[in-house]
Amino acid sequence: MNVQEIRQHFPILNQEVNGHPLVYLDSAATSQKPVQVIEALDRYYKEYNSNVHRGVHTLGTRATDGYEGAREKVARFINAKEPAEVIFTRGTTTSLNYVAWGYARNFIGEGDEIVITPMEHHSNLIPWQQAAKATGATLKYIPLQPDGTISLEDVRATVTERTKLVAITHVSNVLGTINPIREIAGIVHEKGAVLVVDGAQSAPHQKVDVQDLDCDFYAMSGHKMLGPTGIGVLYGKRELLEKMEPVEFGGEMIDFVELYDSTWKEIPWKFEGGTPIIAGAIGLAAAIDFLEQIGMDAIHEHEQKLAQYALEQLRQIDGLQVYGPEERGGLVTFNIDNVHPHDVATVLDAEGIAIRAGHHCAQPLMRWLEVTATARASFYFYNDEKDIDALVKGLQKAKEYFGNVFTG
Ligand code: 7TS
Repeated sequence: MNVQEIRQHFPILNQEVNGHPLVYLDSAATSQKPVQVIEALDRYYKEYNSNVHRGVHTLGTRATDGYEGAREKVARFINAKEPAEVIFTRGTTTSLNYVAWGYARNFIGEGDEIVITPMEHHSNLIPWQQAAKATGATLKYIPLQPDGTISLEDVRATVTERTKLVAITHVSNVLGTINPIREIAGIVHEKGAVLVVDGAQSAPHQKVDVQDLDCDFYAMSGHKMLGPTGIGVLYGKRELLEKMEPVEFGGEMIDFVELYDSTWKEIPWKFEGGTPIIAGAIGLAAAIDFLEQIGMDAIHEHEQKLAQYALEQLRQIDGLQVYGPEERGGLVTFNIDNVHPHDVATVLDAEGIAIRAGHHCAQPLMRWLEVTATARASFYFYNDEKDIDALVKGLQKAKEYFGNVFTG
């Protein structure tokens, strides 16, 4: 399928915004949804809406098959050893908090170290700050290179015998940096620590094989990969999930309940208290079907080309600075001299172009970049060069407009 054919599956893209055809360049915040996903949700609610794991009635069985089938699909998609290693959560933030509450707070103590990087999204930063405070562990940072990458020497120098957990993003939502997870996993495991990977920006855009990466935990969000909001995944290696404590207690996750004590179900269900996110999981399964139809390698290649094209084009604009390394995922973060990124985004919006401006939930990284905010255009496989050309035209307009305001 070429981009024009792909776009036919995304009805939302076929509209005008402020009198211009919509150019959606904010997929790192959330992706758009193909009809296949919308119809899967519609079918679930119209034809077999029911609770799972309890009823023996036909609709309940269909819903359970849909929900557990989605787990199997996710397991295959990320190449987990078995579906039991896939826990459904509300999204990346919830997945990372589960590890911080259920694992870190029980297996990390005073004198231990938790290691992260300054490029983390707040969702992969604050849970570790809080876990360090609660356990008496020390929070340490692997420093960034000037281009916004990390070096393996720095990883080796920062991770010590005292380090119990390292948490790092696979792909930065601001810099686009793709971190060498497999190599980092080797160093982390040599020291006997566990590696937690924030996959929010990698699972939607490239083939992820958790066994090949050899990460211990991997977190992802359905809504960034064509799925509905409110569904995400925490992958964990079986032996760690078995050790890890549940975070939410109540129905569905128990085995036996006595007056003063209870026992839990097997993994993954001991982590899924209450009625689970049935429709979300079914929608995510439809999203994965669509992604696989396109092919994750083709998606990655297309987006890398778009990122390179965007870099070339944006660099031709005087007074525009791009942040991050050359080799990157499908996004570009930038600022125009003397123009606030919110103003850039507002001018672009008037042209029908949607980008994100702000701190991107990465305030420590903004400080490292010595800015308070940036603009960011992020791509998916339904974008093409024409979208970037529209962006460049819009940016020139923003520059002219604010240039005139300042000089006039
Ligand atoms: N980690 C990274 C690297 C992210 O980019 C995001 C969301 C999250 C975690 C949190 O995901 P959630 O689904 O739990 O919210 N990033 C963005 C963004 O860049 N713009 O809006 C949301």
